[in-house]
Amino acid sequence: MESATEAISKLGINGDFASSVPNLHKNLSLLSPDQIELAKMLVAMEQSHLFNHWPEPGVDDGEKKAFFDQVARLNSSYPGGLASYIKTARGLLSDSKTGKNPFDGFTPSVPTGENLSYGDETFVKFEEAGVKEAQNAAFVLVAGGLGERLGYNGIKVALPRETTTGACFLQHYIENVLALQEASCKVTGGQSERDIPFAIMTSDDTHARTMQLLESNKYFGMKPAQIKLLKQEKVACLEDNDARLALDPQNKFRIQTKPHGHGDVHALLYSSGVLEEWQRGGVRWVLFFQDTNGLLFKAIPASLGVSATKGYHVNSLAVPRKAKEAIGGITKLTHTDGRSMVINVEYNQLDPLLRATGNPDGDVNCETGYSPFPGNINQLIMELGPYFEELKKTGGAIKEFVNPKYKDASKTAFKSSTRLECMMQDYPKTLPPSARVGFTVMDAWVAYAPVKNNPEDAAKVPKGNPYHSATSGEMAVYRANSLILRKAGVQVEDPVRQEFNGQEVEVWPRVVWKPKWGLTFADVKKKIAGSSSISQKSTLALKGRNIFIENLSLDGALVVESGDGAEVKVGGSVKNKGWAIEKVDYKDTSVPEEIRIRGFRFQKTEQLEKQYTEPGKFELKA
Ligand code: UGB
Repeated sequence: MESATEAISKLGINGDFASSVPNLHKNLSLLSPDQIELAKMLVAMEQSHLFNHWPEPGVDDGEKKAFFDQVARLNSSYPGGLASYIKTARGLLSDSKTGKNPFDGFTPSVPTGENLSYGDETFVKFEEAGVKEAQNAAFVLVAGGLGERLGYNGIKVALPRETTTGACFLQHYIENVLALQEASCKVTGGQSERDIPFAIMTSDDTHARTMQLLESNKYFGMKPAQIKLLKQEKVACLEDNDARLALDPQNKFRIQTKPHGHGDVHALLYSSGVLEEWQRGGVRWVLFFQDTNGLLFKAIPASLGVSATKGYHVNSLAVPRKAKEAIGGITKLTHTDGRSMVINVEYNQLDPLLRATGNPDGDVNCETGYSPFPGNINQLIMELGPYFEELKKTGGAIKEFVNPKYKDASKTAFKSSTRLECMMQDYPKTLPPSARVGFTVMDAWVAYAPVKNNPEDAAKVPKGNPYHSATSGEMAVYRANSLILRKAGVQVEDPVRQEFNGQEVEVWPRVVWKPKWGLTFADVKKKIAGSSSISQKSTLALKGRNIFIENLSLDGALVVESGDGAEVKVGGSVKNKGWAIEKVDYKDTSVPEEIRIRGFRFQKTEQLEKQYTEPGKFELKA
């Protein structure tokens, strides 16, 4: 039987580099010259453990070749290749192990930005300006994340934002962009409506199912050409402080991979040519947002108005943040050499930075009951011109970090494999001091209610901190809509506090409306007249544009659906048994996952439901 050494020398391959890796050495004859080069790189980067379990030639040869196909992909999709990835990882892992302060030399202070109060005169002015500007905007949804903390098996954008109508996050986002598109055209008296571009960053984990969700729902009313899916590549996982690449637990002939972080969106928009296309198409603003914040579009018109009015190159939307809340803090960092920047300091970095710069208590609330640093909710608005110019310089590369979950304080071993990540909100780090970087603060009740935590972890958040769960996400929609109707003059009964999956939340009347019914506060006010009231147990779903509430007294469930040509006046006393809330335990697998993770469902006992599909003026008077 010909030895491995004979086999490879016959092929003119010098296998000396693998002499210390016998299982690789004996399989070299299977590999192409390119694969041999990759094998050399892996051995040189001390990744020989990847071949420890490799059998004799003739066994699993297909898998061995597939392994190198994957290595080739990982090598080509990362600037500088895998060797550069491993080198960068070693540096960042050693800094993380030693607890090196990533902001060495910088002192944090509270920056100044635009503080908005929902519904007041200034807010309404900024909303008007934002709607006017919207036709020059493009939207970018980053939706490549696995959602490990949520533990939901589906893609997060397919989750119902609320279960009164069941509209999922992606439907809600698309309907908001379409409503903005139409409203912006109308207020500028535009002849032709410009299609607002909508890009979605996906990953291997979310791409196919996002596509399927769009196709099986006719793109939720958007023109298919208006939507672009950009898939981010994954990066290799690291199993220890020496940046040894981790093998895939499901297949030992594969390297485990995970998404590289939402920071990839900048390089992807640049390298795909989408930004250039948008610039040619006259786009002026690029709005970035995340996958499960069901309140976000209530804050977008005003924050876009702030960007346009203030001429911000970068405008981050922020909310008052509780200390220790898992969102970054918008911070002004001033270096001993005089440099300064307004930047997000991520939630795992803020406490060590504060302790290292003369704040012995670290990340704590101040007299307001909140952290002095506004909370970053990763809703970013870039002015396309300066943004594109900057990306021409950087290619969209964003400074990386590593956030290993250590087994214990010795930081010698990881709970699970980690990877290098980058964050989209770090874009301003490379900007010149002349760049106009600002932020807009709004109350969390109107702007921020993400769905990130599974029920168990949500129930464990520090008392008084938001749960960031499917329960709090849905209940926040009802609270925001109820408070907005109150501000518009409707008597909305107070909420009751109830517990679902161990989380105590305020349960307001279940009020929901289509984006085109109430895009801005001014829109809502136009649709409310006279004296109306809604009891706490009620459900109100407004699924149409021209539905006018006048002297309505609601104590039960009312669902009104209307076509664009129909004008419906709703009034009088609507009283019925309504839709009761029934508790569901998240462990009860007989209930669909997207329902049991929120801990409740509706018993639709009785409702008044009316549809007006024909054009015309109608009155629904009970
Ligand atoms: N995402 C991707 O598209 N690709 C990836 O590789 C990773 C994520 P997480 P995170 O909401 O308040 C951010 O995991 O990163 C998408 C900010 O950093 O939900 O822990 C993913 O699909 C933090 O400052 O959040 O924290 C999702 O849409 C704060 O703003 C989005 O990126 C926090 O969000 C965010 O991913 C927040």
